[in-house]
Amino acid sequence: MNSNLPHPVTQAEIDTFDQDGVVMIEGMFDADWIALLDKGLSDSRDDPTDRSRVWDRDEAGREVYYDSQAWTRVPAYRDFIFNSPCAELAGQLMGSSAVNFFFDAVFCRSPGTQFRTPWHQDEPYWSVKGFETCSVWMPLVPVSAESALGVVPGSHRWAEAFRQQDFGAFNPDGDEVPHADFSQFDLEPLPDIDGDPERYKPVSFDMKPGDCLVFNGRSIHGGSGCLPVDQDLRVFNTKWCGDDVRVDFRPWGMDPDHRDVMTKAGLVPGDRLGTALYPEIWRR
Ligand SMILES: O=C(O)CCC(=O)C(=O)O
Repeated sequence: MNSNLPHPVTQAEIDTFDQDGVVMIEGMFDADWIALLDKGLSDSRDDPTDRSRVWDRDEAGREVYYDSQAWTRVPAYRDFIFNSPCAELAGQLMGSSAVNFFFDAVFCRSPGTQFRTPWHQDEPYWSVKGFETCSVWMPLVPVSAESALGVVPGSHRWAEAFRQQDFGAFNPDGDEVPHADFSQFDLEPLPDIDGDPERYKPVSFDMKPGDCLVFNGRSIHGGSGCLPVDQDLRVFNTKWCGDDVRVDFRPWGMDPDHRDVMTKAGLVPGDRLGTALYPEIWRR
């Protein structure tokens, strides 16, 4: 099989991803990929999509900036998605026969930002449903385990559907943004991960540019933030879908909400991803 991975994915890493729903892989992306993504990020911030927004801004002006699905207008992101080892990495870890790109997201915290991403699962917010999904979370700067994203091992296989956070409510600028409002549905509240770390044992890692944290779309994750005063955190994240994933529109709303673009592209609930917007990038 042709491969552009700089080193093979090991069986131990595949097993960890399967059992824990999260694995940290070191040294998967070389300095050229990181420089390209950094350039893409500044291009993207100069020309944000209408999905961009600030999640939090404190009295000192420190903020968390978010944008998503910017790849169609940022050549550096497109190059990364089509040509980097990322799609194969996702496919090997998920055990998929083929992998479609779903979307990109960036999370940029200015130095010293304290805001911590609330614990949540991703898949309940998405416009697709399925088990074979993953995020490849890549810090473009060094980050310590205390400030990096944490994941609750094994939570991707929990049976319950949980009431999640409405991220649209984090919006100090009052922009018009998508809301996923779970509150009107009879769902269990998400467990208090910070309140009982002994029980949930979230994992996070010291990471450097080139490393990535790969986690299942159903894994409970959050906690990133609490940065030292002189340290920023720029994260590029891509989302990938494997064999069992199908288009699905959620009753509580979606964030990001792909209903309109999917419908325009001819996708309806029950379809496998495809079209130029969600291209198949890797096949076993
Ligand atoms: O980087 C972060 O703080 C948030 C990442 C995240 O929650 C996600 O990609 O779903």
